[in-house]
Amino acid sequence: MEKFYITTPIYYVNDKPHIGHAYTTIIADVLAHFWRTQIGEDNVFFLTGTDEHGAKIAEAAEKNNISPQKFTDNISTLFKEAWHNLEISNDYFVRTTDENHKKIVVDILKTLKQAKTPQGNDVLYEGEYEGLYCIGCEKFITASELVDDKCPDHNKVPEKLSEKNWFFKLSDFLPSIKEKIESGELIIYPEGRKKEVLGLIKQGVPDISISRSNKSVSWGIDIPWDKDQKTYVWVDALSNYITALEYPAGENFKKFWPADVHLMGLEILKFHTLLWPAMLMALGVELPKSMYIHGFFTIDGKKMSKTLGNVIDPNELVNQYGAEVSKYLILSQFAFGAESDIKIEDFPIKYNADLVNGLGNLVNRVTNMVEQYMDGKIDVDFKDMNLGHEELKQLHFREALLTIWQVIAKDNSLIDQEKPWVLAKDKVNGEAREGGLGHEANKEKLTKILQELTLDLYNIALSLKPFMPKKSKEILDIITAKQIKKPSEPLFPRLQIK
Ligand code: ME8
Repeated sequence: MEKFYITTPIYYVNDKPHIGHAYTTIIADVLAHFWRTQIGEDNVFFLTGTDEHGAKIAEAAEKNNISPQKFTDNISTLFKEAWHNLEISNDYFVRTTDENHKKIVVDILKTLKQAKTPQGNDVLYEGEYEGLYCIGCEKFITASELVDDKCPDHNKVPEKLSEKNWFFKLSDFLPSIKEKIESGELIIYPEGRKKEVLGLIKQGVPDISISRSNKSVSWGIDIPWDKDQKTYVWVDALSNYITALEYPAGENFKKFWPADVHLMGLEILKFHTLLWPAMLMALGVELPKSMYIHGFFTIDGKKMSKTLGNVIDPNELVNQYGAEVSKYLILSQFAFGAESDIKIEDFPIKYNADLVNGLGNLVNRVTNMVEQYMDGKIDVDFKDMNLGHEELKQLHFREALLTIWQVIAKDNSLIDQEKPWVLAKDKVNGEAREGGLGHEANKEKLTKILQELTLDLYNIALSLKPFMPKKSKEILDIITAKQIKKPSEPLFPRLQIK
């Protein structure tokens, strides 16, 4: 791979960021860091941003008594700040209210208006839409999806709409999309999600309305040939992945498209795997290479919600643990893809176990022994063992971390078993002791053990770089110094758990 382009969804600005948004963004950050170490800084592009148009945002602004633009400016800034605090390394932050984005979306719409489907039909056509619309989802929903007449995700009765809209002839693109998914040209991971999408295609997916009447949505991009209509937010939002690269002529577009990985939660799978590829095909643009879909997590068994008061603010975690530890704690909780539960009271326990007793303790013990017994000087052939690389390439974050932590555990028990401090002893009770450092065989054994431990630490630090770039550098600086010294402060101070 000579370039790597990774994206997160662009997040709605109806509310401030929470730990769910942080999860996807942290995954993207780790992968971007990883590929930077493999193919160079300049060859990686990591995009995130905010999705700022549509009825949902306009409603939220109205509730707060400010203009939609002011409102989105405020919340978008909160996202930027949260990512800054978490030390997220995105190369660009796209906003759908950016002039540049809006201009390119208009061009995209104009191209779609002229385009034909593989069957030779117009991609866009005018039609009458009658149906139920859930503003929370920003989508039309069918009666069969309702529970007690309400949208189950938003617990609200959807609006009844009947209006003239522009439609996208999605049905004509489904056979090609199916073929690309089946052939692996478009990878959908995990396998279960791929089956889900193929199942949807088999059932048949209706054409999708890509505009909304000004009467129902006033906050959005005008349909360039029909001023009575605004662009459907999903068409506006999905386009971000190419507008941010300055499609069609921008240098970044030429260099980085197609996306290597679109990351997202499972609830927006359909838009990404059906509408987005169809839009790209209609534009004559190559499809992204892969989409990685993760599950939603709950907090203490419950869906995150304001009313329940269980929404975790990533900034609070950063205040408590710092950016790198917060990212570690979030990522190490569960396997990618799974739907899982976060128990916030497990965080300090995991911190003490993995970082204080595991990694921090190992760094302390090894550097202390090299300093004490070898005068800080040890001859190590620093070979790169690529710990956890294969796992990371497959987006198996937790497994990559487990691989690293297995080495940490192995080394801590090696020290317990071999007791280098015994090998290093010259005298016991004032008596010269066979087996002390003076004894050549033991000296050799001690050196070997400390060399192995130092080399392992080097590799542990290298593999931690995508996860904790600063801590990784700190450890590497200690290990590769001419004279190794035990750090004066513990790398991870112990937390008192009540
Ligand atoms: O859907 N667990 O934005 P959004 C895990 N604007 N991940 C979660 C989560 C949870 N509980 N809650 C949110 C939108 N996420 C659209 C996207 S893209 C062209 C437009 C993450 O603010 C997850 O990645 O609702 C999910 O897909 C995304 O936030 C949805 O963010």
